[in-house]
Amino acid sequence: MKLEKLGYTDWFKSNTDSNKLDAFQIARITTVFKDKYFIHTGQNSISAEISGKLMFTADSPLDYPTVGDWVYIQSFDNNSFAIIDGIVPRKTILKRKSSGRKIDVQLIAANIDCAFIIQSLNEDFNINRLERYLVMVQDENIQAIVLLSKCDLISQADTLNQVNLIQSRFPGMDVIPFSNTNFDGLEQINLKMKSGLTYCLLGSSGVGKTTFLNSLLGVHQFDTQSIREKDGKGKHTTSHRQLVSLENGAMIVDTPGMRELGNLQVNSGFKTIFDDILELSKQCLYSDCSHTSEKGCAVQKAIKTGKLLKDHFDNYTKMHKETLFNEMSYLEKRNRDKAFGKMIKSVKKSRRKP
Ligand SMILES: Nc1nc2c(ncn2[C@@H]2O[C@H](COP(=O)(O)OP(=O)(O)OP(=O)(O)O)[C@@H](O)[C@H]2O)c(=O)[nH]1
Ligand SMILES: [Mg+2]
Ligand SMILES: [Zn+2]
Repeated sequence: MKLEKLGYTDWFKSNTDSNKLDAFQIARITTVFKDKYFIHTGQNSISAEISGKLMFTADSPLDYPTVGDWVYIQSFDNNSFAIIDGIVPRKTILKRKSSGRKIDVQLIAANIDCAFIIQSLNEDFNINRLERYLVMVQDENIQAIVLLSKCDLISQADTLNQVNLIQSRFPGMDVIPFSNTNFDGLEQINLKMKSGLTYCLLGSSGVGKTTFLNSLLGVHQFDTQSIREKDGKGKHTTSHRQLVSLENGAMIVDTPGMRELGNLQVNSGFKTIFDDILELSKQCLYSDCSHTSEKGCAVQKAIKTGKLLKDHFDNYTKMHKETLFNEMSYLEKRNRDKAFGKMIKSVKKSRRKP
């Protein structure tokens, strides 16, 4: 297999530092376990670790390789082990706020061309959560396709209602209901997938991401678990992210279901998804209108006349507040980390003095 088959396109070629190619080879990260990596060179799958240099110069999770990254490597011991020395610039990077109270970035996957956002029709369906995923995905200009799983469990009429609901909130969105049980919709999804592109499965635990991957592979290669078993253990079945090559020439990353989806910094994704609200706010009487009870608020007026969905606006307000808070805390943390790094360096320096 060649690197091209793993998705190494002209874009990555032109972003690769050719000076490094005398000493290093290019490979793609396929799996990350804590500090251990698996990479594919186009010929072999090798376990790998990052170099000391990479570790010491990294000062944010963004500086570490993640699944889907193209990296510079040196292989040893007859291609049985490799050291990762650097990351080729990323075309896209899916990230979120790390879960819990910690304010830091967590990387989900790199160099994704298209994200399958999966919700199950029977119990997980939540349009505000879907909107959150869309902000995250569109922030990186990644194409989004919404997959509604378990359509075998609800009636065709109900399925159609959900599809219409999504399409009326997100006009033009690709929405495909499917089932891993009777394989409805799978052919339609297969037709959407393009050889050489990298896909990513996103969605809550239990919606059937891994089962879908197994359906695409045609074999039960990866573990899945019923929702009741998942609850019992209180944990997700898929525990790490993994890049898999499919027969149709596409690659796909399965991810563990996410309990919360906080955004740290959102720009274009937020602007795209909430474009209607941002446009309306320009017509508010006051430029700093909070769209709550001000006179001449165009947003509130649009809600009253039914032009704007209240649910959509509420989600906007919530995400806007959250993002501002996360962004501020993150910047504070970065500044503290930097100041701490400087302090350590100056202590080291002063120690070196005779
Ligand atoms: N009826 C029905 N059940 C499904 C379908 N797809 C998946 N399931 C079941 O849903 C349960 C959860 O599926 P998984 O594939 O493990 O879910 P997941 O999204 O990978 O979950 P995590 O790995 O925890 O994030 C399993 O019991 C599957 O058999 C479907 O289309 N229809
Ligand atoms: Mg899974
Ligand atoms: Zn307003």
